[in-house]
Amino acid sequence: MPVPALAPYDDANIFARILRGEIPCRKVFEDDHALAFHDINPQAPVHVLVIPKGAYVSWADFSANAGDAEIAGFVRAVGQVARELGLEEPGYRLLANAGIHAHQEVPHLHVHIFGGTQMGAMLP
Ligand code: D5M
Repeated sequence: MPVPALAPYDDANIFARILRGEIPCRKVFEDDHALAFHDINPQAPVHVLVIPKGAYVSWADFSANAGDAEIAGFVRAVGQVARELGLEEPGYRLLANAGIHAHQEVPHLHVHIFGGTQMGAMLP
């Protein structure tokens, strides 16, 4: 039984448009399950977004409603992108905002990868 998303998926969101090729992105990785591209407004020397190819609003929506192959493929893609960007050492940060409290701007699941600098302690 599908679990309802936080909000219905809006097919017009900017990442859906990137996936359809309607607007460009600075792509760093693509496979069957995921697309990764540079954030348009970088908050760190390396700031890349990884998105699943399926229509999911949030991590809760994705984890409840995606198939096992999609979930495994997406999680592996996040790790592969971080490795290919050369971030394993000295490290990087992953972030996924969900909903209003987290200031999620784009309602298509995305994981931010931040790296290339010493970051501060992570506090809400
Ligand atoms: O973050 C959404 C992120 O998406 C934010 O860091 C800007 C980025 N963004 C918005 N539009 C684009 C395009 N067209 N290309 C690349 N990056 C983009 P959130 O976690 O939802 O607050």
